[in-house]
Amino acid sequence: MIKALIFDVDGTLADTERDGHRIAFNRAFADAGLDWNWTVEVYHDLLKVTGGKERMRYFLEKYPVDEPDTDDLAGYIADLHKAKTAHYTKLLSEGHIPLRPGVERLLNEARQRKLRLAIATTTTPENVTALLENTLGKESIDWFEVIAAGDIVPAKKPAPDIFNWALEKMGLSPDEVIAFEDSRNGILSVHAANIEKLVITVNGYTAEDDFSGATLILDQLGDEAAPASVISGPELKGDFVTLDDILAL
Ligand code: XBP
Ligand code: MG
Repeated sequence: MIKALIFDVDGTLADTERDGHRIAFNRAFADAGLDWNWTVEVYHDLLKVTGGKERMRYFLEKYPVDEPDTDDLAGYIADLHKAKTAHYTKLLSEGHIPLRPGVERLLNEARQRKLRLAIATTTTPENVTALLENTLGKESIDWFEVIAAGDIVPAKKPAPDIFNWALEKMGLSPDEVIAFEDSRNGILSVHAANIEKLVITVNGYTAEDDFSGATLILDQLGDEAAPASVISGPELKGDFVTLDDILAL
C-alpha cells in the first residue's frame, strides 16, 4: 500500500541545472576573480558528481585550471558555495525557473487524496525552500512532511542515505513509497535504498542516462497543454500522468 511520494528536486520538480545552478556557479566564480567558466557541455560532465561543493572539487581535480591561492581549500570551497547559493536563490526569486509541466497538478492531486509528501535531494535546503516559495507559494513548504536535503547526510546521491533518512523520519518502509527522479545518480540512490517503485522524468542533461530498472520513464509528467510521452513502462490512461497512473504502478 503506497502511503507517500518522495520527490527529487533538481531536474525533477524543475529544470534547475543548466539555467539555474550552472549560472549561479559561474557568477560566484566571477565575483571571486576566478576565470573558471562552466559551459553547458562541461556542466554535463560535472553533473556526474552531486553536491555543489563536491562538484567544485571534482572540477579542480579533473580540469587543467590553477588551484586557488589558499591553504584552506575546504574553507575556500565552502565560501564559494555560499556565494553560489546566494546567486541561485536570487535567480529563483526573479522567477526564472518554473516547475516542470504537471508537477503542481500531481502534488495537488496527492494532497487531495491524503498521500504524504517528502523531498530527497542533494541540493542545499535553502535552495529547496526558495524554489517552492517562488513557484508554489510560501505555504507549500508545509505540504512536505520531510525535506531531506544537502549535508544532513554524510554521503550524497548515488548513496542511499538521503532516501533512508527521509524514510526513517516518516516511519515508512521502502515498499510504502514511490520515488520521482530524473538522473542516473538518482536511480542509483533510490535502488540502493531498496525503493522499487520509481518514476523518471528525463531532461536535456539526463535523456541518455541508463535508467534500467525504473518502473516508468517519461519525458515529463505532462499536462493538458503539454502531453506526456512514455519512454518505457506501462501506458498512461490519458495524455498525462495522473495519481491513478502512479498508484497503479
Ligand atoms: C542535484 C545536485 C546539486 C545541485 C546543486 O542532484 O547535484 O548538487 O546541482 O546544488 P539531485 P548545491 O537532483 O540528484 O539531488 O550547489 O546546493 O549542492
Ligand atoms: Mg535530480
